[in-house]
Amino acid sequence: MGYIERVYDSVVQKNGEQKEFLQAVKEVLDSLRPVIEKNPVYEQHAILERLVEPDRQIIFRVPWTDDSGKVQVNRAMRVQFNNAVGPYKGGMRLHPSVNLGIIKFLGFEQIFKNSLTGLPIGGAKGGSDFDPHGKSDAEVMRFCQSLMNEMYKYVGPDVDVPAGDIGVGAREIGYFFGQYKKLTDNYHGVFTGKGLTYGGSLTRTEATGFGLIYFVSEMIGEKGRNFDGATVVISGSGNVATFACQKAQELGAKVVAMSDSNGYVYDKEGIKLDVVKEIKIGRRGRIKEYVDQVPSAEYHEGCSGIWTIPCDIALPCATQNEIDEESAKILVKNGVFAVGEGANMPTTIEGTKVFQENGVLFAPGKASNAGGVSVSALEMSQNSLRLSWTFEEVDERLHNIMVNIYKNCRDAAEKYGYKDNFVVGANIAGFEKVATAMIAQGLY
Ligand code: NDP
Ligand code: 2IT
Repeated sequence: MGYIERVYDSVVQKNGEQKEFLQAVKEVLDSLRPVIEKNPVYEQHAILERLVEPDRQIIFRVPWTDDSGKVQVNRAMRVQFNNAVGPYKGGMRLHPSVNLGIIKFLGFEQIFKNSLTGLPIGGAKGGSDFDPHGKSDAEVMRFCQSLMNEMYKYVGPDVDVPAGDIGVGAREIGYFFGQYKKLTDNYHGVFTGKGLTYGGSLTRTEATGFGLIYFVSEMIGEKGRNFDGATVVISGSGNVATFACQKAQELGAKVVAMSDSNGYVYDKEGIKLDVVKEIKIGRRGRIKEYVDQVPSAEYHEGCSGIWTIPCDIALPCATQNEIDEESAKILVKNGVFAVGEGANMPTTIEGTKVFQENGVLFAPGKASNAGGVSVSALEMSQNSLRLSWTFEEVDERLHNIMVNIYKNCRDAAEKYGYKDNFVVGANIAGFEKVATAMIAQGLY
């Protein structure tokens, strides 16, 4: 049995029930084959064995009181995966589905994503099975404060810098940050995605969605295509989806569908983003309310139907495993030209294969959604400098970073004989820097 198979087998033995983590590891290990086989040094240093085992996993109880006075208990965790190239960095997810396997998949992906940004940040992720939907601001605050009562021990501006993810936006970051400051008396840039009045960076809110469009523009630009006049389908209507839609529309695309975890809206005239923002950001409502204001649009229950809408470019921006083999086949049949992942691992391994075998340009999330964490790292820089850069300055840096990520993925894929396979390119380019740093720092 080869080195890659032995490592994967051992991951399965030890983590058999963590299916999302196994999926992420399998995808990365399979695409690293060309570089691993050419360079025995990685096996000599047990780089793969060390990469698939987090540096540490912290799991803790979060007790809080709801508005009726009842005590509630959630489970929270922070997985610090790898700090070879910089302090641990990655979001916190609040969603009822959160478990260790999901946080480990996200933390593992984050190692390579953060390496690809070219900025000095390692990989981590955290979260809790707390569901913010339907909770009052006071309940969310008490939960966030209680979570921080434990987590403050493990984070710090040069140790681990969390941020947002599903269910964590400006409100939650504010409560986390406030409690960290209360407990430590330190005004540290310990979170990114902070509000603009207390150390946040302009463009962080927009960064993941904008970055996705910058990456996809480069990828399709090399094939003589662009967003102008393209029909686009975007899943989700949260942070990433909203600003992907905004930038795609700015570039002339017609976005015809968006969704949430209950269903999707199809608006053949083109989605009115101000209506979506008012519903989802303005009052934390449901996407189905869109048809109350835009009667010409249609609402459909359920998530996977969104991929039956014909489009040139599909941007999955909600959650993992949204596009399976069947949805991928329908997209291909309907003539999709490019797929750009705004979410983390929204396409299954089988779905990805369908796209690649049919010549669809496919941008993997760890490259195409790296804009968010990139601007997080720029927020860290601004905090260290005690300075704030303008929107235009940060946006320009973001644009340059995404163009560089695209070029590095493209060149790494080509170097190993996998032209246009950006999955292989992203994994190899992300891996090489981390592995080199690990070897240089000796066994730890
Ligand atoms: P938000 O919480 O802002 O929005 C998430 C969106 O996806 C909502 O529309 C939500 O619907 C929907 N959604 C969430 N879970 C599910 C589910 N299980 N099934 C169907 N729909 C679901 O999160 P973000 O926009 O920040 O994150 C979206 C994706 O992008 C995630 O995969 C995240 O890891 C990734 N990402 C986020 C970054 C960031 O900077 N925020 C950076 C890089 C990647 P509803 O409103 O019903 O909950
Ligand atoms: O998945 C991700 O890259 C994020 N949720 C953003 C992480 C960050 O630290 O900004």
